[in-house]
Amino acid sequence: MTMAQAQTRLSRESVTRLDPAARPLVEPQSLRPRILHFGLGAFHRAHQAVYTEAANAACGERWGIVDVEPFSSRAVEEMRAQDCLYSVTDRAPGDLRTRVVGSVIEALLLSEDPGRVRELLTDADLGTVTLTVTEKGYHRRLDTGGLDTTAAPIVTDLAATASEGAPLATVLGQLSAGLRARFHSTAAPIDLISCDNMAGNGPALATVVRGFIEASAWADKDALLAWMADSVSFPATIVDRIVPATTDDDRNLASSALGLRDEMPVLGEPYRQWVLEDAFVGPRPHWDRGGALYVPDVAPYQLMKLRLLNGSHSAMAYLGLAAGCRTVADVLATDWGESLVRAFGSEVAPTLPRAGTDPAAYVEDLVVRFRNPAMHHLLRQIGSDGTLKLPERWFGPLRELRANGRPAPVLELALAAWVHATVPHTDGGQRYGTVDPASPALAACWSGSMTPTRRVAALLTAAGAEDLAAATDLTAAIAQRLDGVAAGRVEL
Ligand code: CS2
Repeated sequence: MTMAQAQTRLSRESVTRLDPAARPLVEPQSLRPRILHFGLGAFHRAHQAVYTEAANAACGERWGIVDVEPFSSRAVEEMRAQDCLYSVTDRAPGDLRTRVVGSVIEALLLSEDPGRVRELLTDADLGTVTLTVTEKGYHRRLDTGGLDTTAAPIVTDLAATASEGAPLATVLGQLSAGLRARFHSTAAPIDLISCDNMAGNGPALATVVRGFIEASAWADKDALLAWMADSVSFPATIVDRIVPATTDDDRNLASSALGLRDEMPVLGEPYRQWVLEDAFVGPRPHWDRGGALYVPDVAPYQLMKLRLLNGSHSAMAYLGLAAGCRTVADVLATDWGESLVRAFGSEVAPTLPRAGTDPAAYVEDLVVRFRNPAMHHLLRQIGSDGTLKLPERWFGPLRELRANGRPAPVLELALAAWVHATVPHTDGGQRYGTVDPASPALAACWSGSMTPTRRVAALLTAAGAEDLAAATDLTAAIAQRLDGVAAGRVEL
């Protein structure tokens, strides 16, 4: 008998057998659906769901989360099989703590439950929508940041708006249709919160939702947009917790820690941070009582996190993969890993707002977080979707450094490693197993003969950075580093 068969499944019934310290902080039965969340990934369950539970426990509120998953029917089935309970393990070095979180009360599949999604969005008691759908879920144009109305799923959904009641398949489509239904029913104010890693994620979400409505065939769209101007807010946020994708080993580890079979555990670092722009029009959840921070302007926090944490993550991913490492902790164990994080931080620091945390101190904290040997954060996971991540993480600071006449050797080296990693693999992916929605365009840059400098320019263009592609000093500097990177050398 395997361990999976031997163990009772985690559920509302079986959870009562656990030690009180491992049980949900608040009875899930007592919660009401007040938050609709899109994206049932590990990050959401280890972050917003944990804050919501802590907030409920701290102030006696009853905010329950309904999760809507756009893609994985397996995740929805497994959550339902566990009454939406799952465990979170805090992975401090040498000290693993596992407990069950109980703030998710319902799990829906976007394609199967549009009626329930619509019903919840019209419910005046539902005050907040949150999203972790990754950069891909926003269908933004790389050049303007507006909605890409030529993206195939958006084209289909926009066409469907011509027939009343036709099903919509994308998160943006269902969200827009839900807002329209709300406008015609309760018209209660509501807040839509992007929890994805994008600078200005609030305005980014506002732009694509409004863009969808503007491009729709709905006859009442002007009235809907006018109502939204006062009744729908898009607060910006920064979210932070390192949560690698869950593996089978993690499932076994969490299940044996609980003594109950958990198919949906999440394992993350003990650190977590959530900063939200205090710009709500609906009822504001008491996430601050769970440790979140409401501030008038999130920009300083956002740039610090995106450029230093996510920026150095991506640099470690591509340079580490080329040097034969698998995880972030592997990189930190090399003789160049810590120097890379520090050199990256010093280079990018002049592009950060002066207010707020000292970048050098932030970088030292990062070194400790990245070094955590209890985390197995795959470089392949971080290196995926590069064409969507790099504009947020590297291109902005690179442009600013160049505009101020400052050198950017670490970013150039990191870009060389990204270029090297984009070589197509025969299995349709990329050289080191990373994936990218733009991989056909990237692969095309590797067919035919071209000078290395021209190839770098072509790849930068495919990533939407035509201005950087046109900077011949930059493309030459990147091309010059390619041989060293290919030989696995990290020459800082
Ligand atoms: C990572 C992030 O996968 C990635 O691209 O850089 O998921 C990172 O771990 C989180 O943003 C940390 O808060």
